[in-house]
Amino acid sequence: MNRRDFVRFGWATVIATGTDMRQPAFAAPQHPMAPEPRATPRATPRASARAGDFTLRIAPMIVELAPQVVVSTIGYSNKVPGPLLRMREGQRVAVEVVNDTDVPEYVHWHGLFVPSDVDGAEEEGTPPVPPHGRRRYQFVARPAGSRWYHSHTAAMMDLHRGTYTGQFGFLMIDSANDPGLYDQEVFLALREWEPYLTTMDQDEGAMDPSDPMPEKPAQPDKRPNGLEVGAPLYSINDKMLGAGEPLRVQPGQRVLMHLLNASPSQIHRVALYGHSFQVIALDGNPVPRPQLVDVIEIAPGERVDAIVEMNHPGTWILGELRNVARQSGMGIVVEYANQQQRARWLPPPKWRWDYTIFGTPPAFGATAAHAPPDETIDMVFEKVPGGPDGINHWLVNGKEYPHEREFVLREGRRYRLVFHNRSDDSHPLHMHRHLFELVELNGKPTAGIRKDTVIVPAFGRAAVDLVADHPGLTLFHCHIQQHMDFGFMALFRYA
Ligand SMILES: [Cu+2]
Repeated sequence: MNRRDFVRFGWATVIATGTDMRQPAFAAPQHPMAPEPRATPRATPRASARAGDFTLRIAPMIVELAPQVVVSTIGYSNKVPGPLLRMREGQRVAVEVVNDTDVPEYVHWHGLFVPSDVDGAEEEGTPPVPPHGRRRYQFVARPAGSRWYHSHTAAMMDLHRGTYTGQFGFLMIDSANDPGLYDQEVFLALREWEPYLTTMDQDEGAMDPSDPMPEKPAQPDKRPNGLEVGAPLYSINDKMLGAGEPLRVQPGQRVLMHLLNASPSQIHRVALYGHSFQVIALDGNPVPRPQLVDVIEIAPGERVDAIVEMNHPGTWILGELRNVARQSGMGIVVEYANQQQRARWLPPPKWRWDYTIFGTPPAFGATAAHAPPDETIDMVFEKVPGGPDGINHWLVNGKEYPHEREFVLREGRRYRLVFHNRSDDSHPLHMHRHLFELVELNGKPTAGIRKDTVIVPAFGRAAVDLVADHPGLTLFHCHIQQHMDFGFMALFRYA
């Protein structure tokens, strides 16, 4: 058993047996710079001081995930998640980014309509924040909704760069017409820590054999799979399950949860026993039909806003469905007033995540809602198992990034992008600087669901409509860091 497994199973034992979670039964190696344990761990990141003017300092830091479980990483302003950047729609914003590391960095504003040279992607021509230097990002905050910011550097074989680090944070753009129909608002970022390369499939359970799999090839690929990125430690925000303050609620309260998957690698599914999530927005954009679900599935890069009505008093675990992830930290205790007791977990009833239930139903004209596009662009994604360095490489229309002239948009035209996933992994596909509307998923039509990141299931197919209304270089990629680093990107340009 290596150190990582020891850490994982040691802590898991503590949680599984329900002994006092603040007293782990083992001593994990402590970082020499470990600070005094903080008296009051934060469940929610704090808003920055002056509206419209923010500072982020990129620097090495340590995160105390649990007593004596301390990881060393790079973060924003010594917080994980970084400071909550909260702004009004249409507001002019300046973010001064100071880089106290030895490498160039990029801060990407995920889900915002910002120019290419501000977007925070090297491929689009954004200048870096130089090592031991600074750079001021200025933009107008739009569109309203749950956005986020994160590092956009390539990591390649270095699992201490890019989204493997603690460089991520919530960015909220408040709309003038938020009805505010909730009593509490919480920010919950799902994360893994201490990544390592492994031959184990990290996304088992993602493939549902009952899925239609329209892109499944007749002959399976027999080549051995390459190394993937695993992780021994999980958290919500900066705390492992049981190590932070519980989410304290009152019976009858409506709690608005802003869920973010800030993970570099894994799709997560979460549930809260005895409660349903009323999903009101996907990737920060209100859905046409809010629906109650027992389980939320959320991929790297995605956000889900959901209201939970607190109508089942007790002390419960809001956590990842997979035992290994939850017992290794991915969860938070939800505690009703005067209900201090051991937190309980019970798996949810049979579930199935389906974006289309939140869209306009076909009976009301989902198909009719979509006039034929001006142009259709087919994108075929394939895996080259176990390529150089034993890592899977990824092809977009037959080749790895870069794609110089393949994808050209004309301003004002509407494009239908058809994503053909010819691989046995699910991929969260992200388009920078634009929103798209989901038109079809595995043959099922829908309308009104606007996203910037969409999971295309293993051997699945999705179609999205995109209006080319934000001229400038636009990066498209899988939001799984390793896939993106090893070919799964494409650059769109405007004619
Ligand atoms: Cu991918």
